[in-house]
Amino acid sequence: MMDINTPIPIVDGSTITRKTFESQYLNPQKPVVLRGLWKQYPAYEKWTMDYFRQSMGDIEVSLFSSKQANPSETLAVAHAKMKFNEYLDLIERDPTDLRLFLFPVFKHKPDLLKDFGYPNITGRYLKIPFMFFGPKHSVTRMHMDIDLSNVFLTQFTGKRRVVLFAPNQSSLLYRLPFNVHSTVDIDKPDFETYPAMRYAKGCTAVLEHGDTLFMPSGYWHHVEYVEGGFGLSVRTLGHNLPTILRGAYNVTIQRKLDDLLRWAQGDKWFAYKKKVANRRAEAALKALQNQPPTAGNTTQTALG
Ligand SMILES: O=C(O)CCC(=O)C(=O)O
Repeated sequence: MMDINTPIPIVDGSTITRKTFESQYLNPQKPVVLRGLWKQYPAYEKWTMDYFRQSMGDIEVSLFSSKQANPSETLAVAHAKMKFNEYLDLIERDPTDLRLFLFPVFKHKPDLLKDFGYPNITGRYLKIPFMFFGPKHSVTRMHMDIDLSNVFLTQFTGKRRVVLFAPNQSSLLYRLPFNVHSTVDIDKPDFETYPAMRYAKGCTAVLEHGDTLFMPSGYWHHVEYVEGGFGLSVRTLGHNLPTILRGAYNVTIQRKLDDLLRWAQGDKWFAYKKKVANRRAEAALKALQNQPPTAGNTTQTALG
C-alpha cells in the first residue's frame, strides 16, 4: 500500500557541521529537516506577516489559483492581482486558493537580502532566493523542480506539510514525459486510475517556524499549507555533472519543446503524455510483481 508516513529525520540545524551535512545528507541525497539553521540570521525573528505588510504592502502581486490551473501546463499566467498587504490579510483571514509562487521579493526590496546569508553547511549556492506565500489548506501539486537543483526550504510563519518521493519513484507516480509534473493526487489517491501508485513510498515532514527542509535534486514534492504562512527557498547546484546537465536541458530544450508541442497539438499532446506515463507505470508495476518476495520489499531495486 502507498506509504507516505515515514518521517523525514529532524536534526539540530544550528549546530550541524558542513562535514556531517555533506557526508550524511547531501552526498547520499537524503532529505532532512535542519531545525534552527536560520537562527544565525536576523530574518529568523524579523520576517513576520506584519513586517512584510509594513515594508512592502503597497506593491501589486500576481496570484495563481490552484483550482483554475491547467494540469498540462506549468503555472505561467496569473489568475488575480492585488496589493501585497491585501493578500497577506486575505491569507490570514479568509479561505482562498490564491497563491503567490516563486515570488522575487528581493527585486522589490533588495534590503531584505541583508537579513540572511547562505548557510555554510555546503557551497555552490545559486543565489536566487524565492518566496512562497499560501493560505491554509492550499496545495502545491506534486512536481519536481525543473532545474534538478538541491533545494533548501525554510519556513517562517505558519506550517507546511511536505511529502517527498525519491526520483526513483517517478514511474509509480505517473511522471508526465517532457515535464516535471505528475497528475496523481496523493491526498485523494485514485488507485483505479493509477494502480501503480499503491506501491509508491514517500516520506513526510511538517515544517514550522525556523525549520529548513533539505530536498535533494529531483525529489518529488507535494506541499500543503496546514496553516497560512510563508517560506523561502534557496538552491545549490545538482549533486553531480549528469544531474546538472539534465537540469540545464530541462529548463532550456525540454521546456521549449513541451511548450511548442502543446501549442501545436493542444489536448492531443497532453493525452499522449498521459499515455506514456501509464505505459511506464505499468512496466514498473510488472517489474515489481515479478520480483521474488524474498528480494526485499522496496520498489527501488525494480525501478532504480
Ligand atoms: O510552498 C510551496 O508552495 C511550494 C514550494 C516548492 O514547490 C518549491 O520550493 O519548489
